[in-house]
Amino acid sequence: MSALTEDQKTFFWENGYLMAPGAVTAAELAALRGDFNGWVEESRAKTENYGEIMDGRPRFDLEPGHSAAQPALRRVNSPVEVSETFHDVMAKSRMTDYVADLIGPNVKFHHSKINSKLPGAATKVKWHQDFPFTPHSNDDLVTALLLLDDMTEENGALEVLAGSHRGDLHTLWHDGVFTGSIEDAAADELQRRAAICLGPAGSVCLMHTRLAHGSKPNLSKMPRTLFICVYSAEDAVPLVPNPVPSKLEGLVVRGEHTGHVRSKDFTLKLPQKPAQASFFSQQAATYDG
Ligand SMILES: O=C(O)CCC(=O)C(=O)O
Repeated sequence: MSALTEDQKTFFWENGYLMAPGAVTAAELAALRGDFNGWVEESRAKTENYGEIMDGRPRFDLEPGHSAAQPALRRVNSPVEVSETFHDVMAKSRMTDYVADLIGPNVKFHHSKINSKLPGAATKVKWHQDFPFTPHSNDDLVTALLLLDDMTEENGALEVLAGSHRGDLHTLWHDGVFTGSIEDAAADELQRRAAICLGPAGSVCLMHTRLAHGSKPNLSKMPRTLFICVYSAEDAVPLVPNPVPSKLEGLVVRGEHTGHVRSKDFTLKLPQKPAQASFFSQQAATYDG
């Protein structure tokens, strides 16, 4: 039986995104928040990025200005490798069912991360599409952004341009540099027409990989934490190394392994993997504010 209704699926394919409530149980949500809060407490004692993922880059990424008094842990790379709770929600929650309803029956895991905007955090996410970061042989990829906090107008909610997944792929290269962001004039136009994704903790924003999106800084006293999992159809084969590699890449979370590859016609310039902990440093190269 389908976890999403026909109307929800139609909305997703027409608009390129869907806010779906009830993606995890109350117990799962509490456990996820507990683990994340533990990492925030641990970060108070740190003065630079720390931990290590498979390729040697830091797991825990601190925003400039981070301090013991005002921790600004903005990214945890691949939390599914260091928390059973995060692993299980990625692999066997209602969120996983939702994704399978969109790009199943055979679905595999690509990567995961936490993007956090703690109160007062300056981090914004410049407008981009995910596919140019993680091109595959076809674009049946879904980015699932699970809300660990309520997402509100004030705390740096995700903003999207509905229908943009059916449009062009925007380049994330400018003057020979992979900036990880769409150039300013086009981004201003996207922002002007954006829809804001609001919802209570435990909801998920399911986003097509080609959907243009971004988010503003957190101007509130409330945190805004997202657990982000990227999934693909099992027959979508990655064309570049994973920007957040993990031993779980390729794990079939729904259906079965077929070994088939399905391809779609498109052209894009291959991305550069971030040299530092996350794409925030790539985007920061073009920060205008
Ligand atoms: O954290 C956000 O607001 C958006 C996340 C995002 O776009 C990404 O990580 O690709």
